[in-house]
Amino acid sequence: MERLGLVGLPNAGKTSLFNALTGGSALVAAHPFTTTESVQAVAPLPDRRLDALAVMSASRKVVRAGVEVVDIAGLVAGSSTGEGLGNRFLAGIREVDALCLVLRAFEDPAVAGDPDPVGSLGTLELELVLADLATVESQLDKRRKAARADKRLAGEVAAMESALQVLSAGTPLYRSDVGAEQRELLGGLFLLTDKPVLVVVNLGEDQLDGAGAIVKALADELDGHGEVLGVSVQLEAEAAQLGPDERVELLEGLGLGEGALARVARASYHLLGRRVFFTTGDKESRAWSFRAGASAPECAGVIHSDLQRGFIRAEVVHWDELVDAGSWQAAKAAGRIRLEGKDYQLADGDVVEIRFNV
Ligand SMILES: Nc1nc2c(ncn2[C@@H]2O[C@H](COP(=O)(O)OP(=O)(O)OP(=O)(O)O)[C@@H](O)[C@H]2O)c(=O)[nH]1
Ligand SMILES: [Mg+2]
Repeated sequence: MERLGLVGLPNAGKTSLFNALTGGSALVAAHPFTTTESVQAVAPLPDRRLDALAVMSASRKVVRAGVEVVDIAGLVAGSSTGEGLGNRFLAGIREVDALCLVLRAFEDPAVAGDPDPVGSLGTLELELVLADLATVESQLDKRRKAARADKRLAGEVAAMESALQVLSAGTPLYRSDVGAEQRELLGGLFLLTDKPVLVVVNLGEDQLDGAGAIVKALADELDGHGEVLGVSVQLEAEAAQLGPDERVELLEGLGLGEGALARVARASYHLLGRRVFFTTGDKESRAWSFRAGASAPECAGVIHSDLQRGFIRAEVVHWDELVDAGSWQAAKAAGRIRLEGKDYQLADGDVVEIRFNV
């Protein structure tokens, strides 16, 4: 399962967000470096499409997809050279597939540190860049020497040189135009800024009205290189403790709709390149996770290897067409169910039945 790492300055609210997303109870406190070791758990993916299918089929069970979230120790200016908890955050970040940068905007004199989301973004990016720069610099000479003996390494050296240039200018790789092919060649270095990024701005309840401006300042700063979501983490965490009806009442009363946690989970899921397809029936409605671009037999294999091995074809309908029709039979009668072969690439939100023979 791909993993999303929460990265931020101490007291940004990383653990609060982690608990809210995963239903966990990791320690949250107003002093810096409360979290010292990475902790991970799965955040279930809220999905109204799945809920609608479960209602349609009167399913006895609903199984959601999930995102693995990792709460990482806080990072401070100088972390890349050993300040704060030293390099402990580095190992945590190397092991994840995408970064969620958590930036503090909320004001609270009782919580050490400053609410300065744009400044925090700069500090975080600089430390990540410095760590990557050290990695590339330490490897480049060795790889150059090796490339003299083995010409096949020339591409890798060229990719490292491009990365060096970008990083030396203080730019994270996710903001650069280093192409996919070169990125591939850098894979062995486990660089920190070579991962996709999502930004969560942790807003105080009193900042919800002005959230648009705060989010926009960060989106401008990030210039299209990552999605920015404003979340009042503490408020959402409290809401997450409530029963479903009370939660909806609280969040909708504040104009927050279904709440921002669902948006964070979904954005992370997409950032990690994951998509879902559904199966539905009276026994269960279920969301299955697949990699964007996977073929129908590969997706069938997510359910069971026999379904991939003996794949004949898939009956497919997009979830909303199915819900509109009211049942599989009705959708079939209306000619809405498509028959797809082994080259079909599933779309996010497809509902499938696999025909197979083993
Ligand atoms: N007022 C307010 N306080 C918050 C909010 N989010 C988190 N806090 C408080 O900020 C403090 C730090 O929260 P944590 O979730 O522990 O922060 P962290 O980023 O995990 O911190 P470290 O583990 O020390 O790096 C706690 O006292 C939280 O209760 C918020 O939205 N509003
Ligand atoms: Mg923490």
